[in-house]
Amino acid sequence: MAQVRRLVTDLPGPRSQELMVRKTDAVAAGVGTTMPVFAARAAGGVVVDVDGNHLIDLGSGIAVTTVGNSAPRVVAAVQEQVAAFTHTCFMVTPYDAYVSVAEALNRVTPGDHEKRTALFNSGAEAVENAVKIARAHTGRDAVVVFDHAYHGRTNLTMAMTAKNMPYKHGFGPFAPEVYRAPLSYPYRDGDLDGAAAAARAVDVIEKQVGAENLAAVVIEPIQGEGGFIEPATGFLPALAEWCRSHGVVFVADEVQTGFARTGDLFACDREGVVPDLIVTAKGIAGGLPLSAVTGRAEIMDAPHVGGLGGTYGGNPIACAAALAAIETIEADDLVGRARQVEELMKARLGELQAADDRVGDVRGRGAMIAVELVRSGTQEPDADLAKRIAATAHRAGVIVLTCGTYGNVLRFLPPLSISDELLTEALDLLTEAFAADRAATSQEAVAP
Ligand code: PLZ
Repeated sequence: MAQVRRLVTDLPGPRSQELMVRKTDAVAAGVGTTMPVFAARAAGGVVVDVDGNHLIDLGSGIAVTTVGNSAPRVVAAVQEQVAAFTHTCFMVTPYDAYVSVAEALNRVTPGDHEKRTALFNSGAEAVENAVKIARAHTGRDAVVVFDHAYHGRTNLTMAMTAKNMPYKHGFGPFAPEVYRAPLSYPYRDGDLDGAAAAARAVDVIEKQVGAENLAAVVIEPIQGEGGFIEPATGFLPALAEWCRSHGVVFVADEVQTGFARTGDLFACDREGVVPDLIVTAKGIAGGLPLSAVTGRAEIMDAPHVGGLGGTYGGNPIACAAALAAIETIEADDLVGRARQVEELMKARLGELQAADDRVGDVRGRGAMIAVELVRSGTQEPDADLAKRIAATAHRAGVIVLTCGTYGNVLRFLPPLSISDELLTEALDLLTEAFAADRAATSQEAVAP
């Protein structure tokens, strides 16, 4: 597939428009889309739509196709498995691929202690199971999560997710025994360092929950939907240490950060944090639905036999894809590639920030990079600006996403198979979009 941006129609093109009419008539209104463009094929750093437009992919289907879309090893492994058998249910007649994925995850996740893994289908399902396992192990009920957290859309994970709109609004009542602690958010925390931010969180936990009631602390080591918030150095190690000394299970939700995305195999690796349980999904299987909970054998083995499972958990096709994705990450040094992507993107976005003070913060790691947008000369979130820039990028054929509690964060999650040329072109277009927006809005400001 040609690794170029090429627009042959206005976006959305006529075939996408036809499909959107059918979508509106057939698909529940609650299922939204970021772009009104329907996909036909994708590979490398390009998504081709049904009208033949080639778009630059800075989204990876929300951090999923980290190894690339239809990555060659993944395609071959899936084809072989789908022809052999599609499903038996691991709880009925088990198969090798599930065990092999468990072995691989036990090997590559942080820490060299004895581990066990259980496989599920979605990130939310795996988060729920991590909580079940922590409760079974500790005999305690409470779960602590953080400001701006995102953990999913099921009932328990809605309770764990911070943001009301669009995730929770009208969908309660929510699961009980979920408590929220303050996060480390360097851009908005003033001078609070990691240790002080951790002490602030621990104080809330001890006063409002009590360690003896607490089964688990669940945290994204870099927050995803909440705004790509990277806690200050020292915050995660201090929390993990507090959990260890109080018999609380420390759970890292690496659904979005996992599998080379952040320039380490896992985001916890950067500060050498070893979580008791780690939750993975998204990048694990190159686009096939699979998720996992991996962790200390004595915690993972706490639930009774038959207490964990599900019809499709660890589906053989998804497992074959995961083995191929992990092989690709290791063989092609995608951790190194993610660091190159960071260098290229941060240099360009740093220049953008120097030229435009509405870019309040440039942050993230690896191929998980964001800019937080604010009103000129303030730290006031500017969600409208994020919307305008995203819309301009979309019209130009660049897939970008927004995020953040205030909706004012533009985030970039390119597949690690993207070329430097495509990345550079996308950054050129974004730079132009900011300049054009600045010119247009300052003209508005002087108009009578
Ligand atoms: N934990 C850290 O990022 C999924 C959500 C998209 P599922 N993030 C994308 C949307 O609007 O639904 C996510 C995550 C973290 C858990 C999840 C949940 O993963 O596979 O979407 O259930």
